[in-house]
Amino acid sequence: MALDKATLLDWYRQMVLIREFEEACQHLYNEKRITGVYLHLASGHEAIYVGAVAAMRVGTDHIITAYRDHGIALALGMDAGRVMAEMMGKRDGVSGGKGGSMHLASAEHNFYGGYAIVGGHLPLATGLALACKYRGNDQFVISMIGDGATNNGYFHEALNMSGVDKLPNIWIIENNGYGMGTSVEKAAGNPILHERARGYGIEDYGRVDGQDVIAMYDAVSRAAKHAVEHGPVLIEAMTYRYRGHGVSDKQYDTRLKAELEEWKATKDPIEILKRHIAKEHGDVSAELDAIHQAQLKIVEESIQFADASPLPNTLEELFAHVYVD
Ligand SMILES: Cc1ncc(C[n+]2csc(CCOP(=O)(O)OP(=O)(O)O)c2C)c(N)n1
Ligand SMILES: [Mg+2]
Repeated sequence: MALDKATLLDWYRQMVLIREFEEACQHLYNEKRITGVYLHLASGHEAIYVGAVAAMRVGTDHIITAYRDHGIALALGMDAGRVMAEMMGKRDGVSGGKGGSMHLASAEHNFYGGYAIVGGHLPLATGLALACKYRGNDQFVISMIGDGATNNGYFHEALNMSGVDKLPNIWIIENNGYGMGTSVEKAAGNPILHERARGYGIEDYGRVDGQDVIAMYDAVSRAAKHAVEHGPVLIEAMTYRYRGHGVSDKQYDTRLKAELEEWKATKDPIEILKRHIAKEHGDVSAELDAIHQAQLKIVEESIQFADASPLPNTLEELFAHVYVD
């Protein structure tokens, strides 16, 4: 797929922003400036988010995910300072500081969150797509699904309904090989997860290289057309997470360490894109460097913004947003 240099550089920018933002989050967590038990980083998954979001019309089409949500927020173009303020539980956070890392959301971007219960958001994705069909518009719904989430009831019910009503859902399994510490092979009777599509009358797009932003963009663009015209599509995006399940999970056994090093060395999504850009457009290292520096500055400024924001600590804020006014 031929893409212009500006597009590729922009995808590089987004992926570096996500990577650096999350690296900063890890440091902030270690310093107890981001608190709580959970912080699920997605380093290694960046190409999935950037490629998928590039294939949607931000603010028109819809997107929803589970708790590994920072990358999507940033790929959608949500303000890094407000995302960081949410991570720190501050008033200027995208969810008023009351959601935190797992509950990023933005009505303006049609980003519905950020859910902690594994698979719990999948029926919501079906409902969003039902609304699109009911309204007769040309919008579609992207929903991320962890490989682990494919084994609970929500997955079955949500995908089945989507198949029955031929809803405009794009179901993307982020297959990073593990649900917490349990491998896909140990959790799924059939570990080839995309094959589930057939059971629900959903179009099976097979496995896509989740480390290749162009492959993701290409698959999701085709899926978008199919979803609106004919009904749901399932994509199994193959990826790997560089860190533990969450910040509380730091341990890798020796086997996993070797696996991790191999993914980092040979299949890093940012490096793959860099190699592609070099092949198509020659030596652009100075431009890439400038982009990288600019993202580091954005992350630094996001931390300053979040630090300066107050805590949501008034009685009114405690009771606000509990019910719709
Ligand atoms: C219904 C439910 N069961 C168990 C948990 C605990 N839990 C949180 S994340 C997780 C693993 C999910 O793995 P996967 O869907 O592959 O997503 P990943 O973390 O790899 O992105 C589990 C079991 C939960 N949050 N909700
Ligand atoms: Mg997983």
